[in-house]
Amino acid sequence: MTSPTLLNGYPFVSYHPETYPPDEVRQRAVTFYTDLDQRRSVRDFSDQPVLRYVVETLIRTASTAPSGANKQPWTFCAVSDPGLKRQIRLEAELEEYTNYHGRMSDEWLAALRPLATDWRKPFLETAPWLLVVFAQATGPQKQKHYYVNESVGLACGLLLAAIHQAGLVALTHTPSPMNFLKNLLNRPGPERPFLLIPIGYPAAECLVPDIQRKTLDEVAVFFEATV
Ligand code: IYR
Repeated sequence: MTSPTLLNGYPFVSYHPETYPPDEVRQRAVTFYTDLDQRRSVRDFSDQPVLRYVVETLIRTASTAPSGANKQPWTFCAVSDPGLKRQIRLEAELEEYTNYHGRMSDEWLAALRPLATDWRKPFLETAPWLLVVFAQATGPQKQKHYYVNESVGLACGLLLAAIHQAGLVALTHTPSPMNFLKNLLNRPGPERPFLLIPIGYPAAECLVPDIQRKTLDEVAVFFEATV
């Protein structure tokens, strides 16, 4: 038997991910982009159920995200209990009512006008699942976690891609302040709510704002090797 490779005294294993010739890489990149470009944030949900197994698998995908020092500083609370969903809706709407009636600046309210959002959040009861993502400042034995926002943000990005790929829709909802979620879901001290993500099927009549993504030129700057 060959002995394992040790670096700094820790085991390393060989890694051979699938690779492809350049033409196929190009095609795969375009195909994935074309699919992900169809993803939209949705506020009109159907109440059609989604299997717990599907939600578990979406969470597993999110949890494959890279994280600072591999601490995986996230907890996903999956809520389908109607009583708890109602409580979450009521508390979110309480905060959002105050936000939309004085707590948000005029500039902020103007920025939201094209999205036609308001304090009402019926989707928090309609969607079959609410995923409440928590960020952990430390581990169970008070071990420090690193780059927590970046790590949990990455996990949420993968989660949204997985939801879309499965043929479901979601909203990245940020009721603010969102500490009520920590109390309702009994999360321990070092955890703070990060995002509230309703997941489900779109309603038969589902409207999304007719807004555009920035162009490549608007979002990218290249510093190329000269040939
Ligand atoms: N959290 C509020 C307001 C809101 C804020 C932003 I920035 C958005 O992109 C959308 C909404 C709400 O959920 O209505």
